[in-house]
Amino acid sequence: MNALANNPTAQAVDNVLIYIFGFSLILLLGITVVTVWLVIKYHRSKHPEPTSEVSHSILLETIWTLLPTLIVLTMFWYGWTNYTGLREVPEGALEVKATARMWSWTFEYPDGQRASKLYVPVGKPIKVQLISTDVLHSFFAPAFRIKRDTVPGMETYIWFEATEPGSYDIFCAEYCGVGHADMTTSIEALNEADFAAWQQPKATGGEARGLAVMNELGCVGCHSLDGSEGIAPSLFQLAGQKRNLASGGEITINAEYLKRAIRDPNAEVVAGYDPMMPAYDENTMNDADLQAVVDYLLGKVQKPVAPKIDARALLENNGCIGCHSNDGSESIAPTFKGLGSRQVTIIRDNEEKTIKVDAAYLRQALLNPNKELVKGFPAIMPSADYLSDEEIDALVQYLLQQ
Ligand code: HEC
Ligand code: HEC
Ligand SMILES: [Cu+2]
Repeated sequence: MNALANNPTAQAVDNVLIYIFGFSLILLLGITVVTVWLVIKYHRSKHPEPTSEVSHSILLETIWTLLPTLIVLTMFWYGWTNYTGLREVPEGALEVKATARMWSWTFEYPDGQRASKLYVPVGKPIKVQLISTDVLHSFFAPAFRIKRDTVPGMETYIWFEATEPGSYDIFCAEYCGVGHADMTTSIEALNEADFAAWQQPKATGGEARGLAVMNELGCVGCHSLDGSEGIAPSLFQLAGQKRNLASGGEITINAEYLKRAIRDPNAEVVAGYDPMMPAYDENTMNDADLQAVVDYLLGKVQKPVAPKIDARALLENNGCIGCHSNDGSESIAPTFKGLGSRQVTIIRDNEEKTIKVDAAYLRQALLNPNKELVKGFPAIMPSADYLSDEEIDALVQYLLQQ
């Protein structure tokens, strides 16, 4: 455990704590010492008779009223200014949406990426928007001294900034049911390069080079890529199309024609358009880029295939594993192990029925969990309807093989 962290939120809290605790300690010791000293000094054995008759002292009373008031006010002021610092998110913060549910956390990034741990870059403020889908939870990251409830139907937030790479605990700090103690995860603070690398593989695939060149050189200022014609022909699905030329005659679009159309646009002008396209010579567009553009226009570049959905990761990142196990152990929800070849007894409209697990049943179990309840289990499973169709399919296929 790091006693004193040097990240901004921890520092703000620690400073106030030390200030208040320090003053309290000084007062405690001071008052105790003086009390003991007076008890000894004025003990009755030494002074059998009352010594003097002081009724009051304006000076003393003023001091002991004003001094503590001032001390307490500085405590308030110091605490208040640091507290507002905890609520004012610095500019340029990365916003991450944290969803709490029984009994797990999911973090969603602006680019749509989801993770079960909170990956953050070092040296950048992070605003965490807190959402709960079911009951009260509380986001607690002790290393940053931040703790905030997540409330169903309400959005709360906290912010922090990691100053050193490392792994920092996150707990749920609001008792939320049987799995509460397991509702832990971590903040993984990565340096900039590692964070960029973490973001990479799951990003939506690198843009094709050809498209990038066309964006850089401004072709899309005149040409549309979606079939709509404007001042220039659309460059949508060109492969095999025929063109009427202004000079008369017809030509079938192929690689040679496209290369000429780019290097020397006036050689063949498409009928119905002004010959206003600038020529792109090798200095503006080298041969490799020309080839990339032509490949792109002819549809030879494979569209980046959607990354294969990793069902196991889905289970972990969406909190399924908080309730269900993979290994046959059963707690508050049926285990996934052996699910695909299982007979289950379900309760539907108050009637018991035993059925064989199949894809249709699993789909229903995911999207409409309370319609058919597995006998002996409570109706606590949240619907997974926030997942895409593809994700649901992937989960169903995966679960069938368990
Ligand atoms: C200033 C507007 C303009 C810009 C910029 C421009 N074009 Fe063109 N382009 C045209 C016009 C107008 C035509 C049709 C007349 C012609 O054939 O020259 C055309 C024709 C073409 C054709 C033949 C299309 C067909 O349907 O047969 C291709 C291919 C093409 N452009 C590619 C490009 C590429 C690649 C770039 C960027 C490197 C680019 N153009 C930039 C205006 C533009
Ligand atoms: C809050 C705890 C909880 C969470 C989170 C949860 N489940 Fe469940 N799940 C249950 C319970 C309890 C049952 C049994 C009662 C019922 O049928 O609803 C169940 C039933 C199921 C069933 C039917 C199992 C069987 O034996 O027939 C499937 C499949 C399932 N869950 C998949 C998932 C998936 C996938 C996720 C994540 C997207 C998930 N669950 C998240 C608690 C949970
Ligand atoms: Cu919780």
